[in-house]
Amino acid sequence: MKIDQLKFYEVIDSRGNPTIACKIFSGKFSSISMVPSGASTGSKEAQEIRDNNKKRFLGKGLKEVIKKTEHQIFDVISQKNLSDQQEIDKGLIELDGSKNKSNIGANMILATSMAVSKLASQSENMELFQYIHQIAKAYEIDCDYSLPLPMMNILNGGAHANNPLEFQEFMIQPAGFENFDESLRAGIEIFHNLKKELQENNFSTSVGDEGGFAPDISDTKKALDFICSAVEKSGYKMGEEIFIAMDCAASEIFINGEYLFEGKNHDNSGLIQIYEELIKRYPIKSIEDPLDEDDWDGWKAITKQIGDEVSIVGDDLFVTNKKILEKGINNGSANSILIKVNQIGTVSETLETISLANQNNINTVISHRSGETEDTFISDLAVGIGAGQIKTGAPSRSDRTAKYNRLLMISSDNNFSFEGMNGIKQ
Ligand code: 2PG
Ligand code: MG
Repeated sequence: MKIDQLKFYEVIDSRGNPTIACKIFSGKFSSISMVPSGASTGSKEAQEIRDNNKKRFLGKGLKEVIKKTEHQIFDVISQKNLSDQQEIDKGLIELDGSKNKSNIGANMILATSMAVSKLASQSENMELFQYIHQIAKAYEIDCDYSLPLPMMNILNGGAHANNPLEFQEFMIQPAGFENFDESLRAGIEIFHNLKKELQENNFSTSVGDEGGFAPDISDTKKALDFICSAVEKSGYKMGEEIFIAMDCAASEIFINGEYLFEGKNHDNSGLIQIYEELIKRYPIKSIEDPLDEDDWDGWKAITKQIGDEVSIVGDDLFVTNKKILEKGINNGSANSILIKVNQIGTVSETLETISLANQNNINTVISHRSGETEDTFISDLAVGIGAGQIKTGAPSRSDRTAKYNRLLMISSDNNFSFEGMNGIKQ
């Protein structure tokens, strides 16, 4: 089947910034996709492009980008077979011709690539997660479907909140439950009890970009203590049923060669020592971006020191890029990778990176961006490739709950396994 028609739209993301929606048609079928956008981005990510016309949306508009590239993209994809995702993505990469998709724009390319997967799944009368599961086989990703362990960012700091907390995300992993629904329910109850705890202590309960609370707290331990008491109040056992995950987004606190944390400068070993103290005191099972994206020695050291107990997750470090992941594998940096489709820009390249991670026992965490839309592609991706974990914010704001709701429906319609913490190799 061929793609008959394509249209791009300038729409709005969860932060009120313009983003791209792509609608494509083939015969009686049509599909829509929308792309997310990050705030704490890795420097080697594929580049989204914008109009840079300060008269509209403070330069973030996309009308001119659409006008310039819509025809070029249609010319490429209309010549290909709809079911050949790899060929279509290859055509888009060639059309762009740059190393980081900065000519056509990773936002334009990804919108097209995801819309193609969605349309192809419809034309083959499959659910999107089934279609992804099928095309993943070409990348030697041969797995069972599974429901991922949610990593719920219930307390926000860093670049996602207007508070002094240095670390960006304080997440809970409700792992000790039989199925996805119960795990999510526990996380939601903890979210509500955290709200009460904060209210009782006269802290604001307004939320940050990913739906978690953003109280005016500057002390990391105090933030973690609030989470612990919310877990206790909810009647769950910390360290048995509920674990903690953090995204430190440390590139954001790496200033002039040192890490600025809670008013003091630290070198990488000083910061690693802080992490070691935190994991002794709290049941932290996952630390994302504990060090700067170029601090390869630090990454190697932390993985050696605590990688047996804790998932060390590369986000800004790997930017979902196969070549950089390869370097990390050779260097012994990290034991887990965050997968964000817009960091690399096509569905095919995302699957290539996941495949390399699987072959090397690197855990995959499928992730949203801090700027999101109602698109739920990542929920299907997580189920289709049997990723152990998904990170998609707090159970608040529709851009986040859309992903959880899609997973709840997949869970209800199918008898897929949920392995909780067992899905994660250490
Ligand atoms: C991250 C993400 C998503 P952003 O750092 O992991 O939580 O944030 O999209 O701002 O990069
Ligand atoms: Mg991150």
